[in-house]
Amino acid sequence: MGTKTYAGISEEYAKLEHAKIVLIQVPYDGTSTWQKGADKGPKAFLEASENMELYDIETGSEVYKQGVYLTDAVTENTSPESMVDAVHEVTKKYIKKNKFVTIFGGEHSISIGTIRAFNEMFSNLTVLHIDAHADLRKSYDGSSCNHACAVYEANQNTNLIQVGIRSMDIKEKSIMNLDKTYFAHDMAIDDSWMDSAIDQMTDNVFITFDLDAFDPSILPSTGTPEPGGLLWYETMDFLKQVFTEKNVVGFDIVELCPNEIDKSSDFLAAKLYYKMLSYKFQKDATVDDYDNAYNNKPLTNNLSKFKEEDDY
Ligand SMILES: [Mn+2]
Repeated sequence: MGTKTYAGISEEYAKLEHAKIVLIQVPYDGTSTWQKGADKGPKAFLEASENMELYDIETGSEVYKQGVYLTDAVTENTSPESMVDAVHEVTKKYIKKNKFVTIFGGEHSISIGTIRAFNEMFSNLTVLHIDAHADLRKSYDGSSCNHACAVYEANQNTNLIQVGIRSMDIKEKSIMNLDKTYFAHDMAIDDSWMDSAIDQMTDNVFITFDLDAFDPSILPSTGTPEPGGLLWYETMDFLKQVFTEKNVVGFDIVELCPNEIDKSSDFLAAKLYYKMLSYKFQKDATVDDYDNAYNNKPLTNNLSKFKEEDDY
C-alpha cells in the first residue's frame, strides 16, 4: 500500500504510535458461494473514504484526528483456516497495543478470526451480529471457516445477539438463540427491538457488521443481496445508542463486493465506518479540545484483559 493513509489523512494522524484507531484490511474472498468480489472491498472502501468529508455534522467532530493507522493487508489465503489464524493473530496484536481495532473485509469468514481475538482479550463479550443471514452453520463446503459459519463459534462462546436476519436454513433454527435474534420482518413493524437488544448486551460489545444487512435499495454491492433490509437512519439510531450505552471494544465490516459502475455502496460503507468511529469517540473529543486530546488523553479502549506496555 506504500504511503497511502486512511482517507488520505496527513501522516501526523496516520502514525501507529499516535493513533488510537487501527484499521486492518483483509481482502479475502476464498469461500463465497455466489458472486465473487469481496476481495476488492477494502480497496473500494478506501477510495470512497478519500472522497468523503471528514467533519461529522451530527457529532460535531473530526474523529480522524484521534489518529487512524492503516495496516498492510492481511493476504494469507492458502486455506480458510490459515486465513482465520492470520486475522486472529494480527487483530490480537493491535488489541494488545491498546488500540481501538477495526477490520474491513473481505467476506464474512474473516470474522471468525476477529471475534476469536476479541473474545480472548475482553471479558463477558457480547457479539452484536448485524446481517441478513444467520451464519450459524457448524461447517459448510467442508470447512468450519466458511462465510456461512461466521458466528457459529460466537454462538458457543459469547453472548451473541443477531439483528436483521431474513435468510437461513431450517437446521440453523435449532442452534439459534431465538430470544436474542431479531428478524427483519419483525423489526420492520415494531422498533422496540432496539431497546430489547441493548438490554441483552453485556458491557463489552464487539460489532460484526455484514453490509448485506442493509436493504439492497441502498446497498446493492454485496455478494448475496436480500430484500427487506435495514435503512440508513434506523441503523444510525441503533448504532448510536449502542456506542453511547455500551463499551464497544471494536468492530468489523464485511461483504462489500464493489461494482465498477455504481460506487454508492462503497461510499455507504465508507460513511458507515466513519460514523461508527465518530460515535465511539464522541465523548472524548469535541472540536474545541482536539489539540489537547490528541497529545494527552489516555486511550479509552483500555478494558482488555491483557495489557502490554507499548514498545514502539
Ligand atoms: Mn450475510
